Amino acid sequence: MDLLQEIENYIQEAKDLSVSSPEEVEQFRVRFLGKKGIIPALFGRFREVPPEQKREVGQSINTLKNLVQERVTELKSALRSTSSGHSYPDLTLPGDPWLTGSRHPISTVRNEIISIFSRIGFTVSEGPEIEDDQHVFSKLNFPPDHPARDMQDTFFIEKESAADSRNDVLLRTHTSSVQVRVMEKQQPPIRTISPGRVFRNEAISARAHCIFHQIEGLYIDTDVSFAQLKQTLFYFAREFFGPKVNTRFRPSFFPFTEPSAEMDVTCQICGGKGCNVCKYTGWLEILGCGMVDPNVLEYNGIDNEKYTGFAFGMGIERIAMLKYQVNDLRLYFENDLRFLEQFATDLW
Ligand code: 2U9
Repeated sequence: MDLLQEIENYIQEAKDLSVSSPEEVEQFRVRFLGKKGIIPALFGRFREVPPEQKREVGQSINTLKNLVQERVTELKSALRSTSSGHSYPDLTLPGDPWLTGSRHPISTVRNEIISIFSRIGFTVSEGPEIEDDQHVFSKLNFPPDHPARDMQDTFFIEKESAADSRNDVLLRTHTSSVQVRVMEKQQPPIRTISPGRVFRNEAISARAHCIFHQIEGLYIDTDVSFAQLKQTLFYFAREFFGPKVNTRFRPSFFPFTEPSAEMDVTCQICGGKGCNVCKYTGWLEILGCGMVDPNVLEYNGIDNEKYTGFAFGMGIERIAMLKYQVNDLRLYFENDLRFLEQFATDLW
């Protein structure tokens, strides 16, 4: 047979070869490339090729040799990636990173506050974010012309007219509405906290957001006193901020409580000495509170001769800002992983 034809047949054979084990690849390699293999033999016969054919035959043998080498590498790696190949993963490679999420700081703070109040008998109540005028304003003693009922302050879904708000549908501006719903279903004793999202028609800035989170608390029973309110919130402050914290109460006003107060805690930055965070007062405001207005009890079917109650409310973002010293509210809403990953150690 013509030598060129013979080489061409080997080329075809190498191209068509398929194997099922590394041993077969080795046999193929030795048959072609081994000392006594086909390719050295072809080079041996090359001396007898007439000069005018040397160039063509030489190129052809080289093509065969390169092809056989490529096929050996290719067949070996194909076997390695199938289960029939006897190869093992490279155990010296670094492992795949185990990417876990982290608790959002607002959730961490909310859970901690819930835990503190649940230890003294408060249950957790939840309710709808889309509410009506009755549950957000009327039954909480907001007068008909209160500014919170204004489009500038509240997001309305349905609003009939400025004069008649009875059928308004809106996004709740506080979670006190949840506690109105508790009172509809349950007589005292009531001891519950309501965490949740609330909505206010505000321009977004570092200090304000149109969505934020609150926890409001309500305790109604016989003989509930302002002293009990103060001691409950003092207990909360010590549990949350530590045993060195002090509290003070300043008079305030809310439509749903009378008397009303705001509670301050010792500044967490300077320990009360005065710094730019507390505006050199040594105190930080953390919540509002008061005795439930007797009108609110009456509007919600609770005998205000027999029962009294206290209530309080706080913004979770505000407490989180004090805890983490992160003073731009927007960071709590943007879900930037570079921000969130810094809280990965908080398991709660
Ligand atoms: C019922 C009756 C009364 C809840 C209260 C506050 C005072 C208060 C604000 C703090 C900052 C809301 O997030 S904030 O803007 N809240 O100051 N909230 S007393 O009073 C209630 C709740 C339910 C039935």
